[in-house]
Amino acid sequence: MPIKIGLIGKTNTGKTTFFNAATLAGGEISSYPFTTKKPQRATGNAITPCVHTELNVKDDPKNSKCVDGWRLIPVELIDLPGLIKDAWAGKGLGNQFLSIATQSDALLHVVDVSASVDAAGRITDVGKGDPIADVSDIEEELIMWYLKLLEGNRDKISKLVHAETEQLIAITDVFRGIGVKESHVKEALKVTGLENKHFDNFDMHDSKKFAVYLRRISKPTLIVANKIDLPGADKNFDRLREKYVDTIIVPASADSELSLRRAEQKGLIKYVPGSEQFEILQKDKLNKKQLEALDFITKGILGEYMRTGVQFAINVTVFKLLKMNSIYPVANPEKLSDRKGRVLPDLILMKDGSTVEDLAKEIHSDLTKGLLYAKDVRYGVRLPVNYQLRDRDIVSLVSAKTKKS
Ligand SMILES: Nc1nc2c(ncn2[C@@H]2O[C@H](COP(=O)(O)OP(=O)(O)OP(=O)(O)O)[C@@H](O)[C@H]2O)c(=O)[nH]1
Ligand SMILES: [Mg+2]
Repeated sequence: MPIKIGLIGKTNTGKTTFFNAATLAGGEISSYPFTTKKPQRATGNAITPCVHTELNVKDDPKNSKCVDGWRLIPVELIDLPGLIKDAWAGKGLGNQFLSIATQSDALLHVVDVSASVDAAGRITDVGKGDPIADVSDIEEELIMWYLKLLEGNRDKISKLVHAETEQLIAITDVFRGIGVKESHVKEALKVTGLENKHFDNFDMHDSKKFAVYLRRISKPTLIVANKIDLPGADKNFDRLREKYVDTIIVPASADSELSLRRAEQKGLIKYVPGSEQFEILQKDKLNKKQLEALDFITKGILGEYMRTGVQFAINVTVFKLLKMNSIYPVANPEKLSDRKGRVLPDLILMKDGSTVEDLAKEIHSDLTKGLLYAKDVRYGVRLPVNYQLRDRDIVSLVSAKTKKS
């Protein structure tokens, strides 16, 4: 299953623009508040340098793509309607999509860092809005959603605990639907010092504290400081960074990325998403306005920030926030191929700390039976089943069965 990344934020911040730029989907973009009415999903990519260049082989990918030495790994993006205050209580489209948002593995919180969206969500003059308040408003909605799940299920949890169900399991149960794991609940109980307190004795203060931490632990979030192309946005970006010191914040111009991706799609330019440059291929087909826009992107965005931030935000989410490593399993270590001779066919994302055994499980549950070790293709050594895989490892799993054949 691909990694799921949900796009949340206030209305008009550029979520759909980001979504379209990353996936080339055709979601409706407009300057009216609440344009997106229903969650929509499409496939984008996380991008990482492919190992084939280092090994000097020609690859033939199956579960991913390889473009100019970059591996494109599919990830699912979910574009969501804009959140408003009290969405958790059912306001706006509230409930329905908060639940979809929280089913993601990670969230991208898109903020209009140019401050051109007012409190009601309308586009206004640049600088009139307050991106710092926007971030905390949306954050509060998510926390309230977690709190509601806990408090709204008080009787259920209490009954389970009285029926001798471990408290940790009983609480995890009500959050399972939004991808919260037992380990998340365990950690949240620990950091809030509620480990040994009976659930019946949780007061409102305890519950809120627990909700704050569970939200933080279970749903890693990156802030996308969008519309960095507009005047004054850089100052707000600095303010945002000062305020949210423990959050990764990526400056972005989703609008610029969308222009580049569309131009690339039409063959007008050559551009690899996330890269620091593009090349104009058909200058004669571009009008003056388009050329000026591309010139602005070169100087104002790529020159200042090195990238538009869209692809970068996805990469950082997958590789830093979610701590995924790229693992290349191969059946034939000499040819670096699968049984059919496809060279470096798959790239599997495995969370940091995953072992050889976890990889076997991920590929096929049958593979763990009789698993002996993995062969490290680069160094030719045997890696024990409990070896923790490293980023860019190329491994060949050896089981009792494969050994015989
Ligand atoms: N200058 C600038 N404008 C942008 C950028 N990204 C989006 N916009 C504009 O912001 C407005 C809102 O964009 P959308 O992508 O529809 O925003 P949204 O967050 O999906 O809005 P809702 O669906 O209503 O929640 C549109 O006019 C976009 O063209 C950007 O990077 N820079
Ligand atoms: Mg939208």
